[in-house]
Amino acid sequence: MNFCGLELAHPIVNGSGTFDAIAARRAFGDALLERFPFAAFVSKTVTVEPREGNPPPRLYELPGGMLNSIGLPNKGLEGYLAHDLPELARLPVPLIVNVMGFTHEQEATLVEAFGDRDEVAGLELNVSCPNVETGMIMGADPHETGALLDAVRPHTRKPLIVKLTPNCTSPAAVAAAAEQHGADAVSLINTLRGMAIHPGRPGEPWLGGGTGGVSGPAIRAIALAQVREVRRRVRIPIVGMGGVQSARHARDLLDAGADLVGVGTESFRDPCVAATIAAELPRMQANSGSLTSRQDTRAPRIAQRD
Ligand code: RRO
Repeated sequence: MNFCGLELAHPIVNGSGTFDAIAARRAFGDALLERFPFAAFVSKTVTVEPREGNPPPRLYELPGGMLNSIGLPNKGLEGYLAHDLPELARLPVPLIVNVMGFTHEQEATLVEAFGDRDEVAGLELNVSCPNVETGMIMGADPHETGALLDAVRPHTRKPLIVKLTPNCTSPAAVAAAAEQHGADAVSLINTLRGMAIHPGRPGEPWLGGGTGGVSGPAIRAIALAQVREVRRRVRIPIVGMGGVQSARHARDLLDAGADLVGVGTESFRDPCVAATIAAELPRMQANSGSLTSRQDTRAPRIAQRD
């Protein structure tokens, strides 16, 4: 299949920051490359300067998923180019580098740096961050997002994907602005802001970063609704994600209007789940609730599917 000019073997990719391909390669060796679970690999977010990330604890388990406050630990642009890029370039699928800047200048620096590299097939802009010049979250407002695209679009001809935040009034309006200002695709949803209370210190947050992002099955219905709403507003491709655990869930996002599906939190439980989903997806009929090659004798399930 084709996505923004990239030839992909199937429509399943990873959500940025949810699969450490370098660590996985170390653990599984060449077996990882031979049976790589994703059709394209989206890197974790890179910033211009190196970052330590947030103080621990960084994770909290929720009944329907996970809360994270990782805080963008990364080696920075120079470190990434020197250490991570050569390793990620060995993956057998196109590499999409996820970047985040705190000013338009930083965003342009990142897009230009990766836009020049043959190892990089495309870029994903993580817009869930404050613009320190305006104090606004870059992806929470259509004008901010449009201005960001104006600043970065001239710096590369590679596919530019905007990773939308669900923490705003209208992700669909932001998606429309991204499209109008030159984005090639949008991806959604990033995590929803949430918090957990420290069990031993009432009123204080558990996470070192205070609040964090909710992911996993708990947000799947929200992802479906937002993907459908965005599909009604834009013509560019959509990478849909949020709580996908099975081919059924992937099929539902595709039916809601996504072109690709991202798998994130579930990969922590089963690093091969994306491969299973990709293998089962062709047998999954739209809106059937069952695999086509199996006889399903159960009564149709209307309200709830697993
Ligand atoms: O690093 C993080 O804490 C983080 C990021 Br940048 C993001 O975009 N989404 C998320 O859930 N966590």
